[in-house]
Amino acid sequence: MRRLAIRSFSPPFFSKRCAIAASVALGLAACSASQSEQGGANGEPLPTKASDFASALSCKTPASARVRIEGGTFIMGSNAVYAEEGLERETRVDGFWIDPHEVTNGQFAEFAEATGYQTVAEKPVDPAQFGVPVEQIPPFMLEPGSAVFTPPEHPSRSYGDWWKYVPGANWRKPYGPQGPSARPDQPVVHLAWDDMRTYAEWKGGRIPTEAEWEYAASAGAQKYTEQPDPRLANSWQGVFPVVNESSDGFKGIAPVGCFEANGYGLYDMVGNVWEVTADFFRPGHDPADRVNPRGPSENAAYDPLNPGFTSRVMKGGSYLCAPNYCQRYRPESRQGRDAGLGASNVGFRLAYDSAE
Ligand SMILES: [Ca+2]
Ligand SMILES: [Ca+2]
Repeated sequence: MRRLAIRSFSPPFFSKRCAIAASVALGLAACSASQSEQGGANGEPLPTKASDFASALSCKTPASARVRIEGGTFIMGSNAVYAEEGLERETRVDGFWIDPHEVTNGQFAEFAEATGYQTVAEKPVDPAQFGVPVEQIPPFMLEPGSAVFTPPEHPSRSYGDWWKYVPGANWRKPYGPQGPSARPDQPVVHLAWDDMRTYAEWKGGRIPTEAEWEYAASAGAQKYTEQPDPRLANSWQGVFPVVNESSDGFKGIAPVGCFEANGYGLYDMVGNVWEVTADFFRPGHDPADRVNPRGPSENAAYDPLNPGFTSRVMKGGSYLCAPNYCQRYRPESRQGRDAGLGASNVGFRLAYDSAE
């Protein structure tokens, strides 16, 4: 009931097929722009430019053995940067195990080959998702695809200038059908919540809670607000979205494990790709929820940047986070992630309740 009531206030194209990674759903204007580029007179395929953004460098993939995180207390959240990260409060987390790196394309390929699983981005789109007559839906929006970061040539603060819905983009072809194929050593992207959850079940793990993830990411270190040293995290150096100095060695996604591990031996908790957690999103933390918090109930969830749809919390920022935009290269950072659609800068890692 609640979802229907809120959705009725949403523009028709604020749909699951029009949601993006960085924070918000793409607006109608953004979708229209993508449509015209897809069907442009010169026939230039949209993903070609995005493929230029792919990193060519590689690193040695770290071991995949689960890492034990002993239970303890820490100060969860931050009062220093974005309001949605507050309030800081002492939080207790029981022990668990976690992957040392983001789930890779190679790992996801094992799952897909073993099960024949098709991700949401690979399947036909149900027109009913849009809530409007089918003839009002741009045809390209009904093709399987996902949201791809496409750097603009001019300065902009409009999400629609750098996020495009690209038919044919999925975890196998992260930049679209004309771009390079997924590299086994890079984190898997373009997954919806159901894709991640199904993989987790197959692997015998689960998606970590936000508290578990933040506890593991902070690893007992002091909180900070500055952009991490280029050796520590894959973020964006330069003025986003037009100047990508890539002084950390990577213009786009890096293979997992290229940057220094944190104090618990975990790689890329901050940066590279955002990591989806199990908690539903709403701005701010419940100050009373201090022992193994699991976030709000689904009914209490609310993502002001994705109204009408249930978002999960994603953590740690991505290679797109820059000092002038999205200062979320920190363990405390959090944004809502539409459960129904992936994006080219969002991945995940698994937690476990046993060592094997
Ligand atoms: Ca970078
Ligand atoms: Ca990450």
